[in-house]
Amino acid sequence: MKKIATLLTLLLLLPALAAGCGSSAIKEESTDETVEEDLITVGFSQLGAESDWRNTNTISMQEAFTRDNGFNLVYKNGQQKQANQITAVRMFIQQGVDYIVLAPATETGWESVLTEARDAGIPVILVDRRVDVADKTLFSCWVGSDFELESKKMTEWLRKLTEVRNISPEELHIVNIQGTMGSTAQIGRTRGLANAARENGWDLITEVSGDFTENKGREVMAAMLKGYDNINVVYCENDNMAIGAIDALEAAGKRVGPNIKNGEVMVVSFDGVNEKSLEYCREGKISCIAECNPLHGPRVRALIEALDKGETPETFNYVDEKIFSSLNTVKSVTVDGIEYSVEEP
Ligand code: GZL
Repeated sequence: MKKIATLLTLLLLLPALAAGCGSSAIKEESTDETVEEDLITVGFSQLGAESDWRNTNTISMQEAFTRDNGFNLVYKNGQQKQANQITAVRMFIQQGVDYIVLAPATETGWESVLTEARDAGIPVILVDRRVDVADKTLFSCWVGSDFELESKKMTEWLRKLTEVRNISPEELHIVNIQGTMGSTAQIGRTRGLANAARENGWDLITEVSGDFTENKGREVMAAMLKGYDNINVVYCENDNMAIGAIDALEAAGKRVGPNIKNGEVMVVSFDGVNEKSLEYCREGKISCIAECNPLHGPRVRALIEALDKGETPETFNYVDEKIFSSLNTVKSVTVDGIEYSVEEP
């Protein structure tokens, strides 16, 4: 079933789309003035462009929803603000798109606009983070990661490393530089560390949000170093913050690396998208990265094509993810009975 988007509404979108463009690597889909009736129109509300992961995710979506693949993609960058995303979703409803894809910044506050989409008969597919709604009919399906599993892999890697290197649990003094507060990725990664610290007797000194950005990660790490002189593990909830934190550690004269016993500060991170972070992981400056796969475009496209054929795909669709380290001390980790080999970055 295809709703024909009106030419006037599409033209109204163009200035907003141009203004909303985040990174130069991301191409703004030019919405054609002519609307072919045989295209599926998808309104995509992306939360922003805060990290390399986000930009890679956007590019994956834009590469999936091309005209050659039968789609007309209307992309809107929320610039980290839920209010902008809600405006975009309302614009998509008014425009009469066939499907809405939403990458929500945080979990709460979506009931009313998702109810409007459902009442307009427009299916919503969630990508990456989740929404906390009582009524599960407000979205058709979700594609993303198991963030707590990512954290369990990371903390199990840390536990095994300390075991092999005879580091006692009480010798670990950990700080957590958290992602955007209230986002599913932050909730899962924070919970995983807090549980592991409690179970293993690790000293979790403090946790402060770096909002998934490099600059904020640098700022938060510098402030933590002013407040605490015993930090020896920095758990960063994404690579961009890890890069900023390493800058701050080195600026403060700290040696960054896995050798806690001889005074180095260990940094661990999530994503594995940013080339610099992978280089740091190869050098041992980042001791371990739990992968977070941003390439959701093909999965979301397949879900929309299934829905368009009247099929009922799985509601929750998880992507597969690895764990990376160049220290060949820990070869694999076992989480919830499943073994994950630790791979070279
Ligand atoms: C995770 C995603 C997070 C990434 C960050 O799926 O929501 O947001 O880990 C990104 O890099 O900013």
